[in-house]
Amino acid sequence: MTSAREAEPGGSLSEAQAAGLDREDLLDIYRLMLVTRGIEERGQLLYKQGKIPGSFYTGRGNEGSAVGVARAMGPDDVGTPLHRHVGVHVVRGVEPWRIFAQFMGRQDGPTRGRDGNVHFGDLALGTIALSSHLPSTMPVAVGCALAFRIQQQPRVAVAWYGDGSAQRGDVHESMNLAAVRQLPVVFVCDNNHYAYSTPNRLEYAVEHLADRAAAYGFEGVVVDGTDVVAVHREARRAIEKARAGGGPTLLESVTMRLEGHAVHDDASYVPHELLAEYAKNDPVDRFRRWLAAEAGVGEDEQQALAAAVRHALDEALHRAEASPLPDPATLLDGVYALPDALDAPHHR
Ligand SMILES: Cc1ncc(C[n+]2csc(CCOP(=O)(O)OP(=O)(O)O)c2C)c(N)n1
Repeated sequence: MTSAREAEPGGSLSEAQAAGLDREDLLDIYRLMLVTRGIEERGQLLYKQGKIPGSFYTGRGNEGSAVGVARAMGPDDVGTPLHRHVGVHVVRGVEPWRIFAQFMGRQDGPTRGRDGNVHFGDLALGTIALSSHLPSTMPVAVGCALAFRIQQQPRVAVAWYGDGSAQRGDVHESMNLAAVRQLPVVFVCDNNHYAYSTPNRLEYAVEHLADRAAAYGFEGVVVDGTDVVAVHREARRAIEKARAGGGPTLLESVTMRLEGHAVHDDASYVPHELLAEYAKNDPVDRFRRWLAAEAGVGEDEQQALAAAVRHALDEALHRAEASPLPDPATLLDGVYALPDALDAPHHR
């Protein structure tokens, strides 16, 4: 028995247009997904070349979900992307070369060579960096939403989390406060079937994680996260509903982690049949097929777009490799924020 609404697939071009996406938007979304995948594929190579300190995480399989939701946000909205959400940073405007610099711990990465290589955000672009303790940024997102309410700003916070993180107490506290105060926040659960090696069946006993929303008193929606058009439509609905004073939504986006938890993990515990089933619906390939069938985006146009992305990422990588490691003398810089550093649009 489920109480969540099960979202319809993305549908035809006219349905996508009705949901606010014209052909140009659709091509831009495809480009953003290619950039996301291309950045992470190059990240894997950098790791193998020994250029990335620590481990390395990718969001392969999650590109449609990350890009679809982020593309539905407004310019002044904020979000708390996690380790599967390079796509969110790409959409918010972190330049790829800065993401490569971040991966390599270089000075020009958003954290200037501090903290984990995928632990980053850029306040000026409305993203708040994750900390290791998942999902510690969910209460932060709810706090932002509370601030927007108090200051009467028409802004929305997007709080990302995973199926494993969903079992933590901070999720419950965040959702309850958001519900009681009808805050402008959208909770996005990227359910990729596994939390490291723990499968869904050992994480929760409801049919969908989105079913839990009813218990807090707001709407739960479950969407196929490999279908970027459907994800975007549902995210946009939830975000605009929150902006209009309609309160929170829990959007569960169902995907599959197509690689190990991180580069050190071969994911041998994942059944091959499950991976094979989702590999058929790889979000990038699926959208490419949709664009061809529904929007008449032919092979030539797709190839040209892919070539432009490859070229831009190769350039970005060169630029990042030229970025120095941070000067050890600056180690304590930024440990405490000074008032000037907070003088960004999202802190005024
Ligand atoms: C509180 C906490 N416990 C354990 C970890 C170690 N850890 C990092 S990622 C991860 C899996 C999280 O699963 P999920 O929320 O489903 O996100 P996914 O990695 O699958 O995208 C774990 C257990 C952590 N970071 N924080």
